[in-house]
Amino acid sequence: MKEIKHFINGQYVGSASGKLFDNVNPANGQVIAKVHEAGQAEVDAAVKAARAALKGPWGKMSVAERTEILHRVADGITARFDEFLEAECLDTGKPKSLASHIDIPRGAANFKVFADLIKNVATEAFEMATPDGSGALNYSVRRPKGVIGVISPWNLPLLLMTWKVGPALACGNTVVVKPSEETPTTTALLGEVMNEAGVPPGVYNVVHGFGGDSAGAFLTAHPDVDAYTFTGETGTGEVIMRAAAKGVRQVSLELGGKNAGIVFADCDLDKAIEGTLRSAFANCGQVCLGTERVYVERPIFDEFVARLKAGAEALVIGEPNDPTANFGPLVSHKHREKVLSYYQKAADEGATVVTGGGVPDMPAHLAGGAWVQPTIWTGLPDNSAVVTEEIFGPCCHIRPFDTEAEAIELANSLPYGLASAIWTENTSRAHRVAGQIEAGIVWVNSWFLRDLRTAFGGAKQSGIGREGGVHSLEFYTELKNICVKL
Ligand code: NAD
Ligand code: 6OD
Repeated sequence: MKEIKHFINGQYVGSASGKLFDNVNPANGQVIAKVHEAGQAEVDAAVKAARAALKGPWGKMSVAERTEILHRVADGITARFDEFLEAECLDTGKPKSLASHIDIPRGAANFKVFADLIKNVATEAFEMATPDGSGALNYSVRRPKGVIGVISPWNLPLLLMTWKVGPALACGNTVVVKPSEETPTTTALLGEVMNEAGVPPGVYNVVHGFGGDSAGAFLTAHPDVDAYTFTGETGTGEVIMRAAAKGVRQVSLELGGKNAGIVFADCDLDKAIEGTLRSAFANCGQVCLGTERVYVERPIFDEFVARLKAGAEALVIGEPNDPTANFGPLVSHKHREKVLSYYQKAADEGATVVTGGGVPDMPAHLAGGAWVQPTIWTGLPDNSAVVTEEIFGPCCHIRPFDTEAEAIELANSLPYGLASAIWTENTSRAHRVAGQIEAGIVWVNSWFLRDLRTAFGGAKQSGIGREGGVHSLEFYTELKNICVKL
């Protein structure tokens, strides 16, 4: 059985405690590897290595050399594309057709984009008058923030982890990464690529384990970590924020959502159906930006529901290697229990089940997998659990609306504010509504269309701070003003 070890100071090491946990393939329920669980000793060693690398070669390296190395990291991911793809799909069960277009290419792009960006970052300078007439010059310099604790989730493991590690390293920081216990493999594999690319030992460190009372908690309590960047549930974000408060460490939090799609009667219905299908069911609904609440203007409500149902029923459920499959399992049986509990709540709350609502029949070799049906409901009250709580599964509730103001009010009615998608061919309306939606990201006639230079993050309880482009560089650097009396 394969073992997945920590990556500390450029080497793979096991846990001193000998504690291992199972890595399970969610498509069939089989154990694919044993993962070392980090204790305090491994987290201490990783942070120590990261600190030493910061003071040593990485901290002293020119931006040109550093960015060249990061380009080699990106090229290394691309060169080992099939290995990363296989590992990601085994850990998550997601279709290879999806991961080969999104997860793995973005893993590489996240290094290139930020390496290129850091080469052209401007700072500021101000001349000032002084009473003695000699004047003074203020100028600012950017310095790495230090050792960054990176805690990442399981839904887009390589993409979301490198979305943080790419800019952190580009800015000259060193990192200790704690990937999700569900999906440790690509984060571990990246260690090999780092070594091959010439990243000095200690710059990229990985410790495996769980959240509370395990690697996650040891990392967030560690006094020698300078800042934390986290993607995951809002509740976990609150816990991490509390831990980071000790020592006044900064946090960047990309958290949960309960995103609204608003479909106006003047939309291009083909586009709206295609986009809503993707936003509700891609990655088996396990995308933080996904649409779980769909509001449709009444004149097209029945047609929209019928066409979305047809689209959901046309999804091809299958394992990652099935080239026809575009719908995989959930990440784990634990997550399936959560999603199925909402399927039950919907039934209890009196929903009309338009399609799905249960577990699909799968062939014998996949019967042990964490499968659920793509599910659509109508008819639930606005305050029902299914409509107000993040499910993070392949499901959505569709509700009619009559006026633009009502749609905006419904979209803004929850404490989350991550993303929203508006479907309309009326440009004035698109701008007007987008401006009033309380979310960090609003798409008009599209969904998950990404330019990595743009600000990414959530409003309200969906997060703190923005990542992407110069916004990542803001978080991963400390801006220092130097005032020189002339
Ligand atoms: P999670 O919060 O359960 O876990 C995320 C990571 O935090 C894991 O590595 C986990 O081990 C770790 N963790 C858990 N408890 C911890 C603790 N007490 N201390 C330190 N670390 C701890 O989230 P998940 O289930 O892995 O991911 C799904 C959630 O992530 C959903 O809520 C989804 O909306 C959110 N998400 C948000 C974004 C975004 O960009 N806003 C992106 C992807 C996922
Ligand atoms: O595209 C990205 O950069 C990003 N952070 C996507 C997040 C998806 C959430 O599941």
